[in-house]
Amino acid sequence: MMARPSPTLLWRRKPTLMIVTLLVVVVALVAAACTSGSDGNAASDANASREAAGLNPLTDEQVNAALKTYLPSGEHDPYIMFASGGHSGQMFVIGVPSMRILKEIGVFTAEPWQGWGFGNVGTMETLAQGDVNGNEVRWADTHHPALSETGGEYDGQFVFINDKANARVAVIDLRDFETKQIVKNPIAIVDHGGTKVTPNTEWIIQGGQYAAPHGWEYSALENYDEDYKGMVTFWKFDRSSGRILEDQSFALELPPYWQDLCDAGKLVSEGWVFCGSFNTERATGESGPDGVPFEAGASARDNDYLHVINLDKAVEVFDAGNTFDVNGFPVVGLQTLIDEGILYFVPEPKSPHGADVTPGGDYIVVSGKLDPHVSVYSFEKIQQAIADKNWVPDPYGIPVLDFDAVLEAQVEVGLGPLHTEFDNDGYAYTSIFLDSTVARWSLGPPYRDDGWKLEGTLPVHYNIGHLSTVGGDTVSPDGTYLVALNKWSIDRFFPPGPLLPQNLQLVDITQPPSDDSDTGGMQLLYDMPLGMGEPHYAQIIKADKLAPFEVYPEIGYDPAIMAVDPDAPVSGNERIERNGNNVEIWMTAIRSHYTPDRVDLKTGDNVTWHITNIDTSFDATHGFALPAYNINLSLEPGETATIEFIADQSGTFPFYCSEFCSALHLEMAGYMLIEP
Ligand code: RUQ
Ligand code: CUA
Repeated sequence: MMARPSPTLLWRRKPTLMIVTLLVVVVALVAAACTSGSDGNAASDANASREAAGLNPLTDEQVNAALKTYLPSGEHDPYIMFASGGHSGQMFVIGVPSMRILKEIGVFTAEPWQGWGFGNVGTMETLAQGDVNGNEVRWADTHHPALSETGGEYDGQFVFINDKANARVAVIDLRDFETKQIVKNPIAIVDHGGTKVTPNTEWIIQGGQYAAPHGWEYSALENYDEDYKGMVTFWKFDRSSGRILEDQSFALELPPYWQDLCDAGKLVSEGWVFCGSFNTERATGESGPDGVPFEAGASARDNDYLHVINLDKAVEVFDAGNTFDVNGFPVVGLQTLIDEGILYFVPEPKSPHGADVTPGGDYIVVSGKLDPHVSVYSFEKIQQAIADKNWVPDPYGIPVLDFDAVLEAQVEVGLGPLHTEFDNDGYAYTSIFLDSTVARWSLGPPYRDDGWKLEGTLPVHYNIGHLSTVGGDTVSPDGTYLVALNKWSIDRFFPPGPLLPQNLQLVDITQPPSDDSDTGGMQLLYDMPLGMGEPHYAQIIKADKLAPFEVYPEIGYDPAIMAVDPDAPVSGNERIERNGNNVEIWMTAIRSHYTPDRVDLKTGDNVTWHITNIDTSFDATHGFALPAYNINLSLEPGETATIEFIADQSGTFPFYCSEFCSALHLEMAGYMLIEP
């Protein structure tokens, strides 16, 4: 695929093997890309151009890093990262290792390019599923994407994401990368601990956060201990319809501790769920009854509680109807959880974010942000402690298992450990917020005989939150790349005003730890600024596990139902029908024409307008922009969409194709005439 280096260049080889290899690759790249006949080496060629632009010359190590992320035009990324969109309320699709943004998927927020929420009835209805008590909530704080799994591996079919600000969960179908459903949690108004899926995606887990009375009813903070509740919700997912089945979903009533990220057990621990928590102090804030600011009050105790949940048993209890209703949603009560042996606690270092299950399902890794260690709990020991009733009750009567009896190991990794993912070689990677590093440490048996030790740390810039390795929370991680999702970027990029982009840093983790590497073999490759919201967490899947449509499979396909709309306009049946003041239009779009291209209406008409893109070529998308009525559609090949509006403004309105589709794209237009 690359040209061989020319013999005249080979004499320049340097003594070390690495440099020779590097040079050969660099020379090959330049030989392939450049016909200038220059006999300089690639690095010096590159450095000459860089110097002209005022950039610093590159070191060999930097050239090496650049080559590892470089994709020649046309070569695809082997991995795809799904990153939360933070405040944008969306999801970002990013190629790895190139770190090129491929798409921002419209999820909770309208997105005009995709015609997401600008008149297309299907998209408007999906967005409206996220209304809160009839209020149109059209922003979201998306945090944790979760790819659907089969047998504990990403299967590339769906991706889910939570909205922390309003406790909502969205379902995105990866056949067309479009959002299909939004569910609002009926018992909680905010969440955080979601989403994660069980190993076969039977359940989507949505953990809570700031405790409140269920149904977010009013109750004064003075009643915190009695009225305020925590929760975790299990949404039943139906793969065949691609939808959450709200009427087969349920929640658990938890104490008013602030639940956080959960992880599903897998393999040996399948059927169990683990959630971190904080504020087990039940602090109510500086202005609350205890008068202590939250950040101090919620950190007063040395421990919080890892919630250990027997999901299989919870499902049995739910199926038996042993629940009560909140806003019509079934909740398994706290006393039932205790009586049935569904809920146990394990003391965990205070204020952790999440609990991360190792690839074999045998350990749960927790890091308290205020403790320099990661704590590793053994699932087997947890089961033994439950069998031995080796516990004391918490204030609500929930069994707290003995810490020493369930702990497998602690590894000192640095200040402010946060989140851990894994590779295929028995190493774990923990983001270290206060130190701004990634720690690489080894798991013990059965992963590595000489494990439970720190292998090295890599500085990242700056204030890392989550990290993500390829397949890093599955049964078979890949061990190639890691992405550090850094909260601050300070001096890394040109500052576009005082609000700075996030910094997503790509790290090569293919090299083993070695004695002469402080970083444990990790190499920083690339800084990617992202100034579109704050991605909290991301998951990275092998691209070959995704099988998106190139075009919709049949003409007249409605993405909202992922099937042909029997009423879709098709070639030959385009028409306008008027019934009193109800007007219905069947229109087709093809390069470079709308049929019909003139629509006559009268003020006050009720308009229903269907448009099908009858083009079937890859990438032959048409738009449909209708001024004054806030309408823009994106009609991908084969797609049909419907808009509805009342023609309440008379006038002459040209409509046009808003996607540059052809040489005669500007001519792809028509007139909507609304007579007063
Ligand atoms: S988070 S690091 Cu919600 Cu898990 Cu921001
Ligand atoms: Cu169709 Cu531009």
